[in-house]
Amino acid sequence: MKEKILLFIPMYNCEKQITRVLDQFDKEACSFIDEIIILNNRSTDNGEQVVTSYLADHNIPTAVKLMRNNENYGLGGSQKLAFGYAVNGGFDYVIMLHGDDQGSIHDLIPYLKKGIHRKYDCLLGARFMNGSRLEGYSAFRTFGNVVYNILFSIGVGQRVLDLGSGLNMYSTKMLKDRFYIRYKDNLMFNYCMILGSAYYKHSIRFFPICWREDDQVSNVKMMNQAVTVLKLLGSYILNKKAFIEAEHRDKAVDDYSAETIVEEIYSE
Ligand SMILES: Nc1nc2c(ncn2[C@@H]2O[C@H](COP(=O)(O)OP(=O)(O)O)[C@@H](O)[C@H]2O)c(=O)[nH]1
Ligand SMILES: [Mg+2]
Repeated sequence: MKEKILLFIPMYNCEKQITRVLDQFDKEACSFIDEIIILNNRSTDNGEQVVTSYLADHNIPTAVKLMRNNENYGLGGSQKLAFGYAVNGGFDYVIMLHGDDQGSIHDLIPYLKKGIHRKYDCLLGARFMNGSRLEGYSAFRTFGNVVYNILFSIGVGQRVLDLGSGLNMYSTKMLKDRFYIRYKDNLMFNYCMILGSAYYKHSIRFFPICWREDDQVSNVKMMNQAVTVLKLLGSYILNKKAFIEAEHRDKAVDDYSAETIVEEIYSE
């Protein structure tokens, strides 16, 4: 049976960039993707109208849905929602690509072509490895990230080449038991995922990506996050089981849900 792949785009206040992300989905990329969902995390800009008119004017060669989260669940919450959607929809894999056009789906395509995704639980885009390209990143920020990668590598006992880029692919097999559901709902969700994956011994393959920052606005509050992330790693090292079982959210959400705003079915 042919494998089924979902791609989701978390979107939050990136009306300027989202059309460039959608432009990436040409015939080649879409030949691997059975459905794209754009998850509007209750943006306060016009992202939703921008996507709606883009979809009216363009024919993306696969099924596309624009959805709106019932609450702002944060980036982590949006990922949980998409993971649930993928598992419930019978998808074999789920790919995340950020909506603010910092990365490109085409960095992943060669791996899909070769079937490398089938050999691992997840393929994680890495901004800081041989073959990666960074544009518009300060030396300080790059250095900080590399240091954190090293700290995490030591903490989990395996090479970590990125703690959370905006281009990742997961097998739904590893997501079925929802091990991630109590992880942080904010931008730190992916740090938790790395720790969880180390604990459960998921097989991870990092792959180099190009990542750019030109007109995007990062919402990461660097210093604040740097400290919180260290605490997270520290608590994992001190007591792994307690970390894995803990509630990491500020507010527990019973059901990460969204309503469908636009649905486009593609027929050749
Ligand atoms: N900051 C933020 N981003 C979100 C949220 N929901 C979805 N996103 C998307 O998540 C991606 C990453 O956020 P961003 O602030 O650019 O972080 P950074 O690129 O890691 O510095 C972007 O594509 C956002 O559109 C949210 O609640 N907050
Ligand atoms: Mg960004």
